[in-house]
Amino acid sequence: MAELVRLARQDDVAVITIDNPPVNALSPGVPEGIEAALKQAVADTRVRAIVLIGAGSTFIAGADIREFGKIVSGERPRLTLLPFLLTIEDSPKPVVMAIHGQAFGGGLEVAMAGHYRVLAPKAQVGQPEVKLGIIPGAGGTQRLPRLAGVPKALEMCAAGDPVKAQDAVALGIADKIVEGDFLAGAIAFARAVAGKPPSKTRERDEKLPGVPAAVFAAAREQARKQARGLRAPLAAIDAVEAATKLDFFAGCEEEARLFNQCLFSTEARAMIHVFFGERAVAKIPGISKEVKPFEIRRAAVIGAGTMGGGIAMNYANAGIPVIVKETKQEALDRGLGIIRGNYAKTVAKGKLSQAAMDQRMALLTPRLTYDGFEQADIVVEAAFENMALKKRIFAELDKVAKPGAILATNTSTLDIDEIASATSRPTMVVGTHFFSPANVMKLLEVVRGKATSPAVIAIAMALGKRLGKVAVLAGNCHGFIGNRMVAPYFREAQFLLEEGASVEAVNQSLYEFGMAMGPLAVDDLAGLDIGWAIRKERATHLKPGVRVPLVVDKLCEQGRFGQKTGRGWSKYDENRRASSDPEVAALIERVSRAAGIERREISNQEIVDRCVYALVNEGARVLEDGIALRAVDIDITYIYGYGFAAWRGGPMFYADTVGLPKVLARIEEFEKKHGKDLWAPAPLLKQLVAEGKTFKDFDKRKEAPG
Ligand code: 3H9
Repeated sequence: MAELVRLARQDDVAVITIDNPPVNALSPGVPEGIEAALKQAVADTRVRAIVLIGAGSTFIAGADIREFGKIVSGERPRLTLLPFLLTIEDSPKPVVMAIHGQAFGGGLEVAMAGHYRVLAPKAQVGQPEVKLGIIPGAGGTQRLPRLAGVPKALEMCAAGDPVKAQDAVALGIADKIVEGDFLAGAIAFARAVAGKPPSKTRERDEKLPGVPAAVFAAAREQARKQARGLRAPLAAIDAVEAATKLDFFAGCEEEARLFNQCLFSTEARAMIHVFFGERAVAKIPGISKEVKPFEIRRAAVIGAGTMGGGIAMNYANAGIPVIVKETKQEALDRGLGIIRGNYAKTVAKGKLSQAAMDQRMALLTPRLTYDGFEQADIVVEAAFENMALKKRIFAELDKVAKPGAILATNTSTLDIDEIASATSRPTMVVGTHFFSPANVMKLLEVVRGKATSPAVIAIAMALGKRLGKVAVLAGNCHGFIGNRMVAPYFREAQFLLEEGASVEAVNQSLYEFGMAMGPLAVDDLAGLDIGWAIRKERATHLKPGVRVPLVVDKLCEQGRFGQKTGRGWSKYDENRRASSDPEVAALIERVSRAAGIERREISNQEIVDRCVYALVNEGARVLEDGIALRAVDIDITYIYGYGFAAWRGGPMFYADTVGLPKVLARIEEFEKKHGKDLWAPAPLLKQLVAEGKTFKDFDKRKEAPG
């Protein structure tokens, strides 16, 4: 028997323990080990019942996701766990699945093949496969509706969200919650059911009949809305529906067909890339061993505006007391009012209790002075995007913050080193760039200055996780990773308007490509005045003779700042619904004709290529410059901070899927037409193409230097 699985006996109960750290995934050897142990236990006449349990922190987190790439490339045969699960289900002695931590994906599928399931109070069960672009592939879509009923199985398989222990018992997925010593409780349960004839989940058909067709139609509609562009949730619904129409074995065959269709899709490759990417970005080469991060116990935020308020909420949500400072009482009252309103909305939706809201509000201390700042472990400056102002604040913070406190700035573009130069402790200065709305968006860009100490970086990255964010480390340059790349993306969106595309065509093409919103809609939401202020500050950085967008400043001069003024690139009604504005169309045409720009028909594909390849080309430069550690850091930044579709895998992964030679050829076309200042291909892109490599290969080289 493989060491991954152990068999022991406690009198008349056999205990099979899976020990495959970190999460007991069903890696090669694990199913075989369980099966061998099971057969041994069945053959042992002293054994009357069997308990299957996971060592460490969890039961089974599913199939080994690392193996999927090998299956797709043909390096490993396709997974067929079905015979293994039938062996469990056909055991003549009852098999009790003892679940602590998670039974996810293949883990829940194994559990459902057992005859009973007992749960630790904090256990969770779920079929999260759709989050990887696939569907349950080991009978999950056939056994779950038999236990939980069809509507709940549809929801769990199509949305992928986990279910808590209490709910799992109420739904019929599990039999009992075991308090106290978990293994002892599971063994006692097994002893109590020993001798009873085991009932097989696959034979329990009572919850299957009579589901109206409307239930499936509603599930499909919901999936199309909530998981726009994704195939897997629809495939999961098809597979659950098959359970209601076919016998168990035919249903499993249909599930396997759909599973393989999904597994071999670009969508699955992209989403698996994102799964590992989310974890990879937390790994900073050369930092982990040498530093001793301390815990953030108290925080302070400067500014109670949109960003400051949202940032303060993040700290309060994580249970960290936080001072919120403003310069005027009115601004402070307004800021705290907005925070209270945000929480109240969550309470009204039933997603937060009133008591939890009160607790969070109590963690916020409004201030007009620096009183209490001497106790903060971190101070986050979230003032207006202006260098002189930020330097003045940092000089003040240098005086009031305790030695050893982290001084963080929420700047979205400005030079961290220059900000740090206003203090006597540049090693303690770091960027923590939140994305708006800061209490919602999952990305945190941690920006390292040239002096930022490794410990400060490690603390900021760990803090990101504690605040429920995905933290990505960026180097210091104008705009860091995200905003540096977004500048050419927005630039191209505006050039396309000047060349003949409509505002609606630009927005719609990129929305259909998979962006959460079109670029001009984003501009209108963020406020055109923000970019206007930045452009004024950076006017001296413009290279003479290089084309710049001409229309946006004219809109700003007319007071069209986007949604907040009801007019921007589009018109907005009182419900903030957009409609096209003929005045803007006329203005664009006038301005472009006056500038002698040729206007023409522009295809949706050109819109996507121009905007997305502008991201990719700048992304390659960001990599070359070492601003992002790996291509995957860029992908995660764009998925969690800029609404890039996860099923596209992020801009750099997308470029890999298109094929870098094709991407380069298109960029060279744009270079010919629009000039090298705007479109010279990034040297790294050219180099990868010359070597026949991808951005993924570039990352692998970084993981294993030499
Ligand atoms: C499936 O089951 C298909 C089936 O229907 C059958 C088909 C035939 N495999 O998240 P963490 C690694 S599909 C391989 O940081 P946490 C992870 O990469 C699968 N590795 O910890 C990380 O590695 P590293 C369906 C896995 O405590 C380490 O474990 N199941 C897997 O915050 C720790 O992970 C899922 O989608 C895996 N299955 O959260 C569940 N899972 O340290 C996916 C994790 O090198 N997993 N790793 O970076 C999870 O949701 C979370 O990992 C879990 C723990 C909640 C379990």
